[in-house]
Amino acid sequence: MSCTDFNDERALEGMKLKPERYLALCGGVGGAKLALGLSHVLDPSQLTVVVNTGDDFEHLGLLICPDIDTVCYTLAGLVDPQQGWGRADESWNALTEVKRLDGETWFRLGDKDLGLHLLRRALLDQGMSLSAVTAHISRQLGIAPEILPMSDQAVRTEVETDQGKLAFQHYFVRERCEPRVRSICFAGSQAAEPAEGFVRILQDPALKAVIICPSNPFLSVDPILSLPGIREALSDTDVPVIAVSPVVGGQAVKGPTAKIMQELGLPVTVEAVADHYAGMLTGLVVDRCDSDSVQVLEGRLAVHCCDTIMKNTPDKVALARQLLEFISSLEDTP
Ligand code: FO1
Repeated sequence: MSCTDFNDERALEGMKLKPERYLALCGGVGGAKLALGLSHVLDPSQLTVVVNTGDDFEHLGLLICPDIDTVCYTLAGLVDPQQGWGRADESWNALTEVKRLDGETWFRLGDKDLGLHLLRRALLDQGMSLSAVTAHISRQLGIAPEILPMSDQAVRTEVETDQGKLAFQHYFVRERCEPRVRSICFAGSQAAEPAEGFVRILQDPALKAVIICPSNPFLSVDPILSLPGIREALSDTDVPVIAVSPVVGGQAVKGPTAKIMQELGLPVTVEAVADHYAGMLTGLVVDRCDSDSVQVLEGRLAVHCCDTIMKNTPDKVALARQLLEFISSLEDTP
């Protein structure tokens, strides 16, 4: 006999009212591109993007949050399309003045970008959390999906190199990723807590999948995973955890991922990306040119091959669609 009891009815009603939600873990440029694709194919209420803040630093009295800003500018359609970070149609009057006054100009903040930074500083100084400030800024920029910093407390990525320990942006921008990396650590992560909204979505019964964007696993995703409880939550969750490989055909799509993997003694392969996320991943999306990896990884996790290079908006939307179809197909797998 089949019967529907009151609780089941309520559950069904709840599912109708609460659409399936997706959590994207995201770093800078590569992650922001996929987040944009996802924002085109999902209802805004379905998408939460949790962003790395290990790259953040204090500079010229301001709090710089490069990955949050890259995600916000990308989703708002304001990002500089060549760089993938900062604002399009930017001017540099303030920075020119800083240079004239013999200030530090190795980290390039444009005039429009500085406007955002001044407001962020002011709101933080009024006592708002970074989550609240980010929500305010993204709302004002017309962004509908939820954008969250990984934590409201400071976590700072530090890179141990052959030239000593470097703060992240000193390694990445000032030294142009040239020093050889020996190890990477996330200062403050053990004392920090994941942002409230991050914990909430991980516990939300409407959560359908966690997506690890094609961001640098070592510099952009690991800071998020280093927060207390996050690795465990992703290992224990009942929903699929799917990564999109930032390694394509033995090379990094962008940035120093391949160089860092070599310096850490790792092969630059999608298998090494899968190994890096071992214990957490249900599936991996790899580029068509890495189709050989399907056989190698078979039995360990589900692998989906498609075009993963995102040069324009249709590419980003197409990858997001492929990803969501892959996630749905996992439900049908016994
Ligand atoms: N990257 C650079 O290579 N040089 C810069 O001068 C620079 C300035 C900058 C300013 C604001 C911002 O939001 C990002 C900026 N980035 C710059 C990018 C940033 O350093 C990196 O892309 C991320 O931290 C890595 O994801």
